[in-house]
Amino acid sequence: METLSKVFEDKYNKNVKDCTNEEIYHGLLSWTKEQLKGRGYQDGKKKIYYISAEFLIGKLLSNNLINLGVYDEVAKYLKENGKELSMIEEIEPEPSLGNGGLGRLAACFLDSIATLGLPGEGIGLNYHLGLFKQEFKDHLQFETPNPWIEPESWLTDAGISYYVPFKGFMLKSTLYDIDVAGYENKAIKLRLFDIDIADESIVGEGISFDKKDLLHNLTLFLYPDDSDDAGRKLRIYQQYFMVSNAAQLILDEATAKGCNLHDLADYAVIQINDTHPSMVIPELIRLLTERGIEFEEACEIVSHVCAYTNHTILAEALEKWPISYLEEVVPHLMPIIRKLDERIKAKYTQENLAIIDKNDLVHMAHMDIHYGFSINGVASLHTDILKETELHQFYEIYPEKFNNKTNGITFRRWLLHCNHPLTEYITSMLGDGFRKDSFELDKMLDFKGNQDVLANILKIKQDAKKRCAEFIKANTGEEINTHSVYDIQIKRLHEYKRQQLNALYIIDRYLKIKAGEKPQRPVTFIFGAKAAPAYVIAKDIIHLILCLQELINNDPEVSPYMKVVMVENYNVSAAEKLIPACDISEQISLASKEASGTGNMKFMLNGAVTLGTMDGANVEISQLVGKDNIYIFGESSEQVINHYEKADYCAKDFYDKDERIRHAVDFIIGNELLAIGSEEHLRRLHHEIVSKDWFMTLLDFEDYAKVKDQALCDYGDRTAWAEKMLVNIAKAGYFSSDRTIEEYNRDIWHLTAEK
Ligand code: 26Y
Repeated sequence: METLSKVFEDKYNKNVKDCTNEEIYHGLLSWTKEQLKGRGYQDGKKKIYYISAEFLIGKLLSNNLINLGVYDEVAKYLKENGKELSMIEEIEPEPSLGNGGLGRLAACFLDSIATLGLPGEGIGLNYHLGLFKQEFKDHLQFETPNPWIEPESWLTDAGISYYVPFKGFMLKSTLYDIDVAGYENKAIKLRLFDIDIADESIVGEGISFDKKDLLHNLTLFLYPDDSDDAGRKLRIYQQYFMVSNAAQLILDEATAKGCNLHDLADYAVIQINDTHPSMVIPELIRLLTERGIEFEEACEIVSHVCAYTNHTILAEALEKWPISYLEEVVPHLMPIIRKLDERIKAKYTQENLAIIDKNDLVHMAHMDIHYGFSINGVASLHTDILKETELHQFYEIYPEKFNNKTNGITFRRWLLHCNHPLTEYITSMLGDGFRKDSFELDKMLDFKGNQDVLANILKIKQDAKKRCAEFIKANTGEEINTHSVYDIQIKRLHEYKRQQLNALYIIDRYLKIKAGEKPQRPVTFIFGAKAAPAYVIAKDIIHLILCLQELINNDPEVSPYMKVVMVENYNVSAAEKLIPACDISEQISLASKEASGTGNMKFMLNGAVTLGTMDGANVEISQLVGKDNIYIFGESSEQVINHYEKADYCAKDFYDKDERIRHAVDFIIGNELLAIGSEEHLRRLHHEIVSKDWFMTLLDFEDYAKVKDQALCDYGDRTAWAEKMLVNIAKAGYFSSDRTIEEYNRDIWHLTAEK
């Protein structure tokens, strides 16, 4: 720790004892950056370029210290000098470069790529104001900018720039790197392109700004509101800026290593993370032909370099851009896209295989599938649905391209960093092999009947719940009962994820208590969710939850038995505090709609029991832990797909015939909530649920309530519950992103690991 002490001396002319926490944070930041550089980088002839519009990396200090293997030493050194590392962690701003699962997955993948010693890098954009910061006022979500880049940060100017051509002008880029340390291994880089003159001062009220001022706005926000034309075009500008820079960088790096471009596939493999980077395909073809390669050969080369991951089957998320937009933003790509489409149309006449459809929409995923060599889904059920339904026409012509890569999470962040007590306890039982080989967690099963072990697991959970209650108090002002059951649903707000189903259960329980039916044990219903700024119903659901929080927590008749809290500005740092404390993990999407989910894996690893539908990776979780250790409810994905095909689901029928459902739904517009909330929002939501309910909340309500009641009842048998916790932890090994990345490498990337 001598070099660290010296940082404080040099930087502040002080002993660490006399430094403020801010000074210590900045000293640690520069010291850690130096240590990372000293580690060196993974490199090799062939490299994976993981291009993604999002990298939800979370705070970096502690994770880097863990991966560098110096966390304990630094914590001890600080403690000896009267400082707490956990307090210093709080100073770091959380990078705001992602919105949800896809972005967090990309971040976990970087950690695993580095840990496994694979040559690779992530490529994305350096959004200055990130997604947005969520604030609650009058029980409504408001959005404000989320500036996270400070003068001293994890970013390093890489000294690399490119020119990106748009219609009528060029934009010059600057590249910033963030080093990502592998666990006890070398680092890789997350490379973030930026424009030179991003101007945060153009942001006005909330997160509004001139969407046409591209010279200044291009890298301000992630997914700027796309409810109007200008917003949608801005997204195309961003996407093209990202992939043109990426393509230029990739060709330069390959050339520098001796590639003659004909053999590009020996130097580079590109993983296209959902369709946001899809324009990299025509862009690479454009650059290759510019460098003297014939069009046909350029297509062939690119088809051996690009692989596509699909993260959703929701129609609105499958990007289709009107030709007119592309002509306006990137006219030089359109002739290429047209040729790519003609080649396909010459071979296949089927309309649903075309890249450009008869309405002049360019289907980005179709381009990826035709001109990439691999297409993967993110959980076994999801891949099956892609093959059998959603992308069936492609599966028929390219069965060999389809493969499954069930998602995973990095245990460094989601166990070692966020849950020190559990990590230490597992280490005391099993040794530390599980840190590198997650399947070793399986050995915990040997302790299933061991009463001491079960008691310790319960104690660790109880302590986590206490710490979490302090976080909740600080975040929401609400006091919660640390002996209540913590039932947690944290994820983006979307109707298909069905936070509204959870809310209806809460209403039903409230009504029972009011009718004199006192429940066996207190429950705290915890939510965290951001809604897309233009997603009206999602914001109405947040409104409902916040109104319920106000009503229930302030009712002395009810609050001893239940409370509701919605954490403000839910992000990675909040997840790290909530997940270790969870008893019941809510994974209640309408079956077939959640491609995988990764929160479900984080919860199970930290000893929560899942309450979920047979959707996404829940299916694999249930196979691994067995039916005694998970609570499954609701209709299956086949049944749901059948309802959609037959169009035979009618929410109003459920509402009319089931009194319990009707009472709960009508409570949304009852006097109690109208006295607290906004009539406009509550009425709109009520109407949506009764007359549309696209995601079939009412269909699954009864089974959900029954199974949830059962879980809450079973919680009372503490030993039996602790056994369920233990089995969940033991079986989580499969969900390490190290396993996922090994599979990507084995089946798609074919890289050689550095020793
Ligand atoms: C339309 C466009 C703006 C857009 C923006 C973000 C489309 C999609 C997304 C994000 C998608 C996403 O986060 N998908 C999630 O990916 C996770 C990682 O694979 C899955 O676990 C999760 O089920 C899926 O919803």
